Amino acid sequence: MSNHPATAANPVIPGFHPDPSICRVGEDYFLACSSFEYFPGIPLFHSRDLVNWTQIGNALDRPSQLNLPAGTLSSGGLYAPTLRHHDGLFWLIVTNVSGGGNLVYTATDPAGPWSEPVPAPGVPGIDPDLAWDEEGNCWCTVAGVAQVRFDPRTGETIGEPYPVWSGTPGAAAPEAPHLYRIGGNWYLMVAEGGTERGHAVSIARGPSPSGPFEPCPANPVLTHRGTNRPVQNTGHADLVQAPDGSWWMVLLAVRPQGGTPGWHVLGRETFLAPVTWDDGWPVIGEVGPELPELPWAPGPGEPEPSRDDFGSGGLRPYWISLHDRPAELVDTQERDGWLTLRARGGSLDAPDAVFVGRRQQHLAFEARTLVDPAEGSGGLAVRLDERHHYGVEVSADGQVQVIARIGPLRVLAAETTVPAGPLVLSVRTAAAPEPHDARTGPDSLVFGVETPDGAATELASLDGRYLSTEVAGGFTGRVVGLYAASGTVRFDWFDYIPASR
Ligand code: 6LW
Repeated sequence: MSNHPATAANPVIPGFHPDPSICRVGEDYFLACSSFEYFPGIPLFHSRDLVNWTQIGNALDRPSQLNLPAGTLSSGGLYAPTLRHHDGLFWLIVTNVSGGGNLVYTATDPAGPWSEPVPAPGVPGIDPDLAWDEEGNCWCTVAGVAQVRFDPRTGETIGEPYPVWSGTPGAAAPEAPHLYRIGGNWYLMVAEGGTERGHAVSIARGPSPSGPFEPCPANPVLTHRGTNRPVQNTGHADLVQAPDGSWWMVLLAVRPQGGTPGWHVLGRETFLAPVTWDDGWPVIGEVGPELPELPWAPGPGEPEPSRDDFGSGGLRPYWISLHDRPAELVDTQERDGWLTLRARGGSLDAPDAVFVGRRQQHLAFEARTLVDPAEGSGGLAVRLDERHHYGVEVSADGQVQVIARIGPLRVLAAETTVPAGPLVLSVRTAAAPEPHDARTGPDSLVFGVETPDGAATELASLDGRYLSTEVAGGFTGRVVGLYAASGTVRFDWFDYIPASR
């Protein structure tokens, strides 16, 4: 299933796919992103042209691989991974801030299966990176920035961690380190400035994996801070060399919309930038909504199917749930061609609500679903976290409600009664009114219902700023999906129809 939008552009992997880590094997590129409180964890993508990416699975797709305790809140769980290929194996190291710390997984095929986790208790902090020297020694570098010799097969560290070059003196949050052997130098690249508007990428080089490192005179080599560029928060990058010798960077960035401060609703997305070299230092090309000039012709990309009909093949890899996905709560077998959800506790206010969704990957979209609420209540929602979500919910007696959760407030935004029985629920974005001013939000979310007689009713239009990171905080982005609030609710199909990039 391609995540490739209809037209080749940046972000190359839209929607909340932050902290990208990339490696290449022959003609094939593979990329992993953070996934936080969602299960399965760590989405994995494949490309042959750096533009068209197809999700080939999720590395942590078994409960034994991913411990997200019931109390795990949004933006907990899995932080930044590093994906590398070495000695015939794919290596993934990632931090589970809610259960287990730094963990190493391996696979012969990045599409899976991936191994059980190997704990790395001696690796401190977050954002672990793996790099090997010519002798096969492995060096693990983490946010801060610190480094420790490491055996990724056993998870054992060799010696104590020690500080290494940590970016621009005084810059906030030196993190996302990646270590590379390029030519006769070792390069250490970091993110700094924090993952918001001050985000930046800096780099240093030295004679050995542990330095000493000389900072690039042009640092930061990439930042959009203080600019009016449409793409902001550029940082958390990784480098890869193409088979033709050219160099490329994948990085996270956001697309703020509306008035001040600019609201981003899709989370931090994966962008592509060209890299050239000058006097042994990388020079990062433009990071914008257009694709960089490529020395090859990207493929056409796969058309993205808009309908999920929940056939017996199970859910496509882009479907994500909160913390886990027990078969007794999320079932595509019980009624052929339907997704059956059984509620666990209360509404979407619960951090582990029974919710199955997909990342909103387009600034404008529509989603629709046919729901049978005969044995419970549930519906269609847009979720940022357990305290920021909007949903249209139907119950067995035909009552339909639009419910908005905004921080401490839970508001009944609309309600109506329809004949009991299966019906279609819908949500779509509506552009903010022009001309924009300082108060303009990013969009509105319009919720509706369609009864079996074909009558469609729009029930409520809700300001989208309250489902933005600037309001809610955190590291994720909007997820649109289906949930059970009580009893058992069944969904026949789900349409996600992009209406923009
Ligand atoms: C990640 C850190 C960061 O570990 O945010 O933007 C954290 N950078 O590198 C979660 O994405």
